[in-house]
Amino acid sequence: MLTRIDHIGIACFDLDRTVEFYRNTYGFEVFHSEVNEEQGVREAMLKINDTGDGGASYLQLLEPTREDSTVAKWLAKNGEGVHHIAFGTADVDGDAAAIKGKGVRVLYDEPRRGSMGSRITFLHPKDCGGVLTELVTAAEPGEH
Ligand code: CMX
Ligand code: CO
Repeated sequence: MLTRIDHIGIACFDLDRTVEFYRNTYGFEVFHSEVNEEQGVREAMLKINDTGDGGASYLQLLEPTREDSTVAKWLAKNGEGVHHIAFGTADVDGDAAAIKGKGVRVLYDEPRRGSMGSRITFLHPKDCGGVLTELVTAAEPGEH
């Protein structure tokens, strides 16, 4: 069951400058940052609020680390902006399988590693009304 908005993914050319914008404009601070080589991104997670399911909602600011990454390709075509939304679940495997059964393309056979040791997969934007949609199961505390 999808129980929260886990994050909104925002693509940018300059992560440090974008972090500064969110700090100066809204007072949001970086909760966590990392490089995910597999996804080709340097990212900052800004925690907005805790959620009733024991998780939290974040903004995920994304800067590409290489020319051939999905985010670099998207930025070249669209410029900066909202890249994807992510729903949180305790069971990404089960929810992805159920959604696949409804005819929506799931991009990975097995969930891959996301922010903070989470397990993630994506639904094809062309099957979701133009919205690239991610499903996330957060790591258990102490797991990452
Ligand atoms: N939102 C909405 N539509 C998108 C999109 C996005 N983020 N990215 C691509 N599309 C659309 C394109 O506009 C294009 O539509 P048209 O054919 O109408 O022009 C179509 O999808 C194909 O786009 P493309 O540029 O040819 O891109 P690809 O097919 O090579 O890749 C996708 C698209 C979704 C398969 C790829 O972006 C992907 O694998 N995404 C999942 C991984 C990811 O995004 N990682 C970065 C974030 C990591 C994280 O959140 O942790
Ligand atoms: Co994401």
